[in-house]
Amino acid sequence: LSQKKPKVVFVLGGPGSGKGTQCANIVEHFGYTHLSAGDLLRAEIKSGSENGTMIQNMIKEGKIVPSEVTIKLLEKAILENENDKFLIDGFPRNEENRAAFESVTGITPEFVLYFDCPQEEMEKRLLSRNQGREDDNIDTIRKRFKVFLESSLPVIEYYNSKEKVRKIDAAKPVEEVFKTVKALFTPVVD
Ligand code: UP5
Ligand code: MG
Repeated sequence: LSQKKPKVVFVLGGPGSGKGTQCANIVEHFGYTHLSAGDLLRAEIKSGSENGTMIQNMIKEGKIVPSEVTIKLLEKAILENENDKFLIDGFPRNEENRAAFESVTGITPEFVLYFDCPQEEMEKRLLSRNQGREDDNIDTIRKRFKVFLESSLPVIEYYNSKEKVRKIDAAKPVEEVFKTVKALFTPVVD
């Protein structure tokens, strides 16, 4: 992976802040490949892998799957893809994830998109999503919020101290959020 030297943007924000929705837009306009860590883990459950049951239990509890499992899936997805620029959505979720990814892959992100959204709004979105996700029930949603505040916000603070965070008001309608996102990906020419 160190030979490939891909460009990586981390896309972070609370559960339901709109990471997946905006990544789809970025892919369409800017040619990135979207890697959702959550989607990769859910695919791993479906594939019947030996880790499947463990992953399923952790997701149901809103807990963070061990770094080595998630990092292996991300590495594989990057290596299998021809593209050299990736949006990594929903990872790293804690300091350990962050440090392990950097040391295993040698990759540091170009920048970090942070979708900032009030909890009431995220809760409303998750409860009306209706895509059959096992973690979209009020009990698990509360656990996910707690883990985000305790474990994931410190990662955003870390990158903020490195001036890598681009914070976006994610409470606005999808199109308005994307206007802000677009500006961050459009190179400045003058
Ligand atoms: N929606 C989106 N944008 C909107 C807007 N601006 N206005 C109004 N509605 C908007 O959006 C959520 C819903 O809101 C959708 O219905 C959408 O139409 C609407 P979405 O784009 O799906 O939000 P997203 O931020 O992607 O929400 P998601 O639920 O996917 O975030 P999570 O971070 O909770 O989920 P993820 O899949 O990343 O992780 C799930 C679990 O996997 C974790 O809890 C954890 O247990 C595990 N996990 C790990 O252990 N390690 C990892 O590295 C990653 C995941
Ligand atoms: Mg998502």
